[in-house]
Amino acid sequence: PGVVTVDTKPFEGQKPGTSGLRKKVKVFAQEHYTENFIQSILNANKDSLVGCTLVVGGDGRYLVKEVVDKIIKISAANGVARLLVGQNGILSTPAVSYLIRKYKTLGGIILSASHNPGGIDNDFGIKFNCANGGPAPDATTNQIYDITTTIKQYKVVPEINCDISKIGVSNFDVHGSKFTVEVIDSVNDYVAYMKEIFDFRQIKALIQGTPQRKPFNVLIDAMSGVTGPYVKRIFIDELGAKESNVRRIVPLEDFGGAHPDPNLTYAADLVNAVKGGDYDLGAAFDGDGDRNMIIGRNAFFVTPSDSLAVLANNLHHIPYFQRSGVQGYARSMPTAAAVDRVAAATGKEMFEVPTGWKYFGNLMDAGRLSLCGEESFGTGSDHVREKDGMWAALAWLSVIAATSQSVEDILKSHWAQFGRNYFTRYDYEECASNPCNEMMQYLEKTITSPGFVGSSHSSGDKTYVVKLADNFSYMDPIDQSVAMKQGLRIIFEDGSRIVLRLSGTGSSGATVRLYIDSYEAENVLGDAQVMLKPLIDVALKISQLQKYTGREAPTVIT
Ligand code: VG1
Ligand code: CO
Repeated sequence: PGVVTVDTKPFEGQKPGTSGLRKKVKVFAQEHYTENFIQSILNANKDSLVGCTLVVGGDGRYLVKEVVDKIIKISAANGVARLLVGQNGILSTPAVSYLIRKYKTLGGIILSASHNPGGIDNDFGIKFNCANGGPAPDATTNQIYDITTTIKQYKVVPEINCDISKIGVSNFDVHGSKFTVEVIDSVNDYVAYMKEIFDFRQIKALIQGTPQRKPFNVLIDAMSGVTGPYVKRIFIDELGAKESNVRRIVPLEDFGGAHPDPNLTYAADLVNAVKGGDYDLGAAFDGDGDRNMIIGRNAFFVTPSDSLAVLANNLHHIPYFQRSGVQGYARSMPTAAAVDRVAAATGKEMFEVPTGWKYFGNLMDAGRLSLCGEESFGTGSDHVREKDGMWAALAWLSVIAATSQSVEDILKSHWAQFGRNYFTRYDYEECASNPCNEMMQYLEKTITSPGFVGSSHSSGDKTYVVKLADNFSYMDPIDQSVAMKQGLRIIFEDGSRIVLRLSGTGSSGATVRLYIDSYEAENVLGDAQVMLKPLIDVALKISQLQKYTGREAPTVIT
């Protein structure tokens, strides 16, 4: 087969956001649009491209298979030697990260819009991960974007047709060079790795029960996303759970019409099932398998910020950390600071990075970070370079098996020991872009004006005095790269925080995220919405959010 060069023109707006390029399917379906972006990814790697191996897979949403086919044809034409492709294009995001590391490939291309809805009228996405298995850093995504603005041609080998529904190796001759497509089982390598990290015998005994202990009844919801086959293999085949312990484990191109985001709003089905049923733990994962939600008996909700802190305090129960030890911890800036208290108590390094998993990678590569998380239902460790929903569920089950405590008791004893960071996030999804940008400008100006630091803000019987206010910026301690304008934050004298930022993962309009974090040493059993009401009022007042967005209430409350 021969290489064909196709003339093309740049498309506007191919700038990767928090986690890759995400647009409506209709945008990706335009002639040359997807090809341009793939060619730009390859061009950004041009120095190491010839002879390299790449991993390719996605979350099973609409368009994944077609785009895998395009990647095969374009890679062949650009001198890539070998592709490792998940069967039917299926690979979870953490699995791609692992495969890149295990097979020491140049990187990987992930086809997913994560928690965004799928199907012909919804979202698609493409993300490039580097040789460490992590999302490409800003320098690389900026380079990819620059290339998209000047691209004139892309190359393809149109005659290469490869059946990705069958596991096996296909070799092609491209102008005398060998090009190989290896279709691999989507779950094998990843499952083997989880069995190294965790004690599956112990978790199995928990789930199946022993003569002394009744079975620990889980309900695991794959939300019709990519984790279905992983859930089936791990929970049913390996850990002996029953069919009734899992739900929505067949990946669907449109996620069954649902929004595959594991939170209290979009995973309400799971919450209700756990509330009404005889379950000890519920877990849900997002479309591409990197997010997790954990709830206990009667749907006792674990905020991701608390989940991170609890795991930090219990890593010694997990064989992987018994072997490798625990280095530092990290969280994204808007994430509540619960884990900071565990770090302080255990004498570990603690890092605060901007939103997005790409900011954790350097710290992990440098051996300074073992466990990190985000308030957006992301938890993970240095076992890969992505957040990992399945890993988080297995980590929780390990802690439960080792401590014989319920989810709720684990949280309550954690709060008794460390105090509690009450946290909530309000999302105002798909607002008009211009007024949201104006709001952010207005707010930045307000909070950076002289006199704002030191000013008092009251609601009810609470008064907060501003200690610090800025637009968060971060310098990576390893490579000294700087990320600016990562979110407006107001920090008060008592340590309470208000954070506002615009989402970088949406495909249309603007989504405003308002984060509230407030610490209580003693009063730890309150209702978060009640406890945080005064701070929320202050935040709405200072930002004039309701005026700018025209929204009385958020779309999602976490
Ligand atoms: C959101 C979350 C962020 C997460 C990102 C990717 O970004 O807030 O914490 O890393 O999604 O997660 P944003 O810019 O919309 O706030 V995933 O599961 O979509 O790859
Ligand atoms: Co995701």
